[in-house]
Amino acid sequence: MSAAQPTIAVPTPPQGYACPLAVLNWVREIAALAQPAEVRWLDGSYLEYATLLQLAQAQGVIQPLDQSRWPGSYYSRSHPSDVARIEERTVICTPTADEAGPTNHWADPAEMKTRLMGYIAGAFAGKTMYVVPYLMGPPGSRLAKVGIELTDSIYVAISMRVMTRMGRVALDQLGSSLEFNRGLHATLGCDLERRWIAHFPQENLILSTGSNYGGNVLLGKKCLALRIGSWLGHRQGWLAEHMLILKVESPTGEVNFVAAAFPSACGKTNFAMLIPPKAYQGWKVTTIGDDIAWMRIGADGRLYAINPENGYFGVAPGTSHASNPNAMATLARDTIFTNVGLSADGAVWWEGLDGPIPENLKDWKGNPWKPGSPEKCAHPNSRFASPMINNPALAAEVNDPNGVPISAIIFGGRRATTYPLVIQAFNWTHGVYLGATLGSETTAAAAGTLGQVRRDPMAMLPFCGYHMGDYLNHWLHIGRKLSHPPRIFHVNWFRKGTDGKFLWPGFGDNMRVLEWICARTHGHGLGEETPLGWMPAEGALRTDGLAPADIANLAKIQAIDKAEWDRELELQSELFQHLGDRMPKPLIYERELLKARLG
Ligand code: OXD
Ligand code: MN
Repeated sequence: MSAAQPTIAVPTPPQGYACPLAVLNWVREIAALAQPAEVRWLDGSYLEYATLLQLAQAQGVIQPLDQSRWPGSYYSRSHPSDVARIEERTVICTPTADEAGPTNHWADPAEMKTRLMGYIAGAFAGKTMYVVPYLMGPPGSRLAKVGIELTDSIYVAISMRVMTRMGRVALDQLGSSLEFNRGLHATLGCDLERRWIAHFPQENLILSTGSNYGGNVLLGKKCLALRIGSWLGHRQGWLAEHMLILKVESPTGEVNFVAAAFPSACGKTNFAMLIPPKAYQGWKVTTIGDDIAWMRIGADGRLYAINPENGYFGVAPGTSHASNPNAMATLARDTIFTNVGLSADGAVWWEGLDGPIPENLKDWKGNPWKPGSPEKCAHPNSRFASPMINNPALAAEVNDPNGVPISAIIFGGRRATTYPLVIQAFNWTHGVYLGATLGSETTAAAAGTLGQVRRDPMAMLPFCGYHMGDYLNHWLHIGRKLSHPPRIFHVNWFRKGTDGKFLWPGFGDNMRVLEWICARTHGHGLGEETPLGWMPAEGALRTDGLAPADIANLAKIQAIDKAEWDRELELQSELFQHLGDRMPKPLIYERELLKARLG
């Protein structure tokens, strides 16, 4: 890269920071290239955060909400073209296209680096370059990873403080180690033409240009924790997964930690913060994480998980006191809202929020909005970024450096047909097959044909940083090393009846399925063997307090329709063909076994 000198003196980190020379050199190198007016190291302190919020306000990047109702919370609007992850511009830059595999967009690493570094040359002129050291995972954890993100965006700087353990804690963890992720983000006026999210796994490097949307620019989240993380996990023998982690405690004191993968927009945050229904007196569900799990094999042969994040970056529309009271309590303060509706008196609003609709609303684009307007007030992908410490149902183990022992892994998709409410895999390989063939129907909000099934192995399609076939093989390999593997399940909250209505009430009532899952991991909980796997035996799912219509639907929701399964097996073969000879043989065999069991 450039041997140029920065036009300004690059400060060393604030006093007291220990910082390997490699970090300092990376900062100097990029300062020399991007030529900012100022370089500012962030220490992660509250005082610093308060100063940054003031500065962001003065720059018009955020505006305060009514502090009497939304204490510590701010509003921001993104560029209207920059509202979501951009999969076609998200590239894996491995030396060969084969390493990235057929499910990723690949770009030549040298060409991509030259192109993006070209964009970044001089791009920070007149601006501040923030140096954001951040830690993914609890301090002191063997699984935690350090990243250094350099950015010209104050929005990124403040959001990283919410979403990660940011500042000094990261450099303390790094010590003299040279294993850190280098991340560079340049806003470039949110220029669509120059928008790229480029991952260089072999160099532990991420370059993000032309966007300011969270999933593209908060580099610790999807970029490091999943795409680079999955690649590191493959090399180092652990798993980086798109999974929530929750803790279930029964009235008798039985504890289970459960990890669950669902494709985006299938209610992961709601499930992670589930409140059991009234009939479940004495049961408690608490949250470890709502989006990402890093899991390693413990010395006792169990799988241990941490949540690498420190905050929630949740989808606002649909979040309400009815659907997710814990999320509402979490976002009630200290939150940065992006692209929701805003009222003249400083309140936020989105579709699905309960309570009166505020007067004098502006929509996410800043246009006046009234109920009944044809446009949505909040963008369907509008977000809240809230510190996880605000969650009233935060599990006590969330900062445990050892992680929590996972006893069940759940895969789930949005399927109007075919899949029953819950299946337990016969064994690990069968469970990996259930995860590998995970599919979800596209929703009205997404482009494409409504109801079309998108195959999304382990809910990792947009997030696996290497060849999907090798990734599935890695799962099989991990299973072989676990003497006490978690049990694996598949759930479907979204099956519909012939009238097009959901057959299952979902939300808090998902506790009934969770109870059965936990019981199965402890060897009780009656199951019935079916061609698909184990399903709850008659009476094994608790129904007290469930509406009579929902009870009546149970047989329909657990039904196995042969014609639907014939079609499903056909659809699955598309994925198998796509992965070609890298599709692990044991999974091909599982499909044959399923075919045979279905007759
Ligand atoms: C997310 C996603 O933002 O999965 O978590 O898209
Ligand atoms: Mn996600």
